[in-house]
Amino acid sequence: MSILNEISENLQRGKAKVVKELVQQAIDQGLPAKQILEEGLLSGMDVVGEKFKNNEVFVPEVLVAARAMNMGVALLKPLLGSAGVESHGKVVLGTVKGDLHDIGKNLVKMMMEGKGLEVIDLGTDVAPEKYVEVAKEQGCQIIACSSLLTTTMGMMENVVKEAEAAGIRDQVKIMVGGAPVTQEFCDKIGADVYTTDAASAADAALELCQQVG
Ligand code: B1M
Repeated sequence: MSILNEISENLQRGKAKVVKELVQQAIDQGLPAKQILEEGLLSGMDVVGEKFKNNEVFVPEVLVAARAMNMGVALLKPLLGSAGVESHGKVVLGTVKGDLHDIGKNLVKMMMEGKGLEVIDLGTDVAPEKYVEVAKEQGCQIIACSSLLTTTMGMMENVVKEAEAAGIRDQVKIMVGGAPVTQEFCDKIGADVYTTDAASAADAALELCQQVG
C-alpha cells in the first residue's frame, strides 16, 4: 500500500498518532504537501463524510477522524503556505445568538475544512451583526449558521436581514442547518441553502464557492 493510502486508511480509523507519523514520513520522502493533503488526508475524510451521510459511521468516529486529520494538517500547514496552495473558498460559521450547542457546528467545520475550504469559526452565541461584519471584512463567500433550538432558529432570519442592510446580500450565500431547521424554514426566511447534515453542508459549500468563483 502506498504511504498516501496508508494515511487515508488510518485517518478513517481515527489513528491520529499513526497519521501524524505517516504524514511526517511522506514529507521526509519529499512528497509535495498538496499531494499528501489531497490524496492522503482529504481523500480519507471524504470516505468518512460519505459514510457519515449514509449512517454507516456516527459522531464519535467522525470526531476521531477529524482529530487525526487536524494532526496531519498541522504538519502540512507551513509547507502548504509556501507551496502556494489556495483554499477553495472562505466561510464564516457559527451557532446563532442565544444558542450554545456546538457539536454539530464543529462537525460542519471539520467537514468543510476536509473539502479544502477556509472556515472562520465564530463559536456559539453569535450575533447576526457579527457574521455580517466578519463576512465583509474577510471577503467570505458563505455565511453558515447552525441552530439547535426552536427558540433561536429565528435568529437566522435576522442574519439574512442584516446582510441585506449591510449591502452584501448579493455577495454572500447564506447556509442554514441544525436539528429544528427545515427546507421550508430556509425558504421562508430567504436563506440560500439548507442541508440536513455536516457532510452535505460541506458538499454544498464547495459547490457554492465554485459557482461564485
Ligand atoms: Co440541548 N437541547 N439544551 N444541550 N441538546 C437539545 C437540542 C434538545 C432537542 C433536547 C430535548 O429537549 N430533547 C432541546 C431543544 C428543544 C427545542 O428547541 N425544540 C435542548 C434544550 C431545550 C436545551 C436547553 C434549553 C436545556 C436547558 O437548559 N433547559 C439548553 C440550551 C442552552 C443554550 O444553548 N442556550 C441546552 C443545553 C445543552 C448542553 C449544554 C447540555 C449540551 C450542548 C453541548 C454542546 O453542544 N457543546 C446539549 C446537548 C448535547 C443536546 C442534545 C442532547 C444533543 C445535541 C447534539 O449535539 N447532537 C440535543 C438532543 C438531541 O439532539 N438528541 C439537545 C449531535 C449533533 C451532531 O447534532 O447539532 O443536530 P446536531 O447537528 C447535526 C445536524 O443538525 C446538522 O449536522 C449535524 C449532523 O451532521 N447541522 C447542520 C448542524 N448545524 C448545521 C449547519 C448547517 C448544516 C447542517 O449549515 C450551516
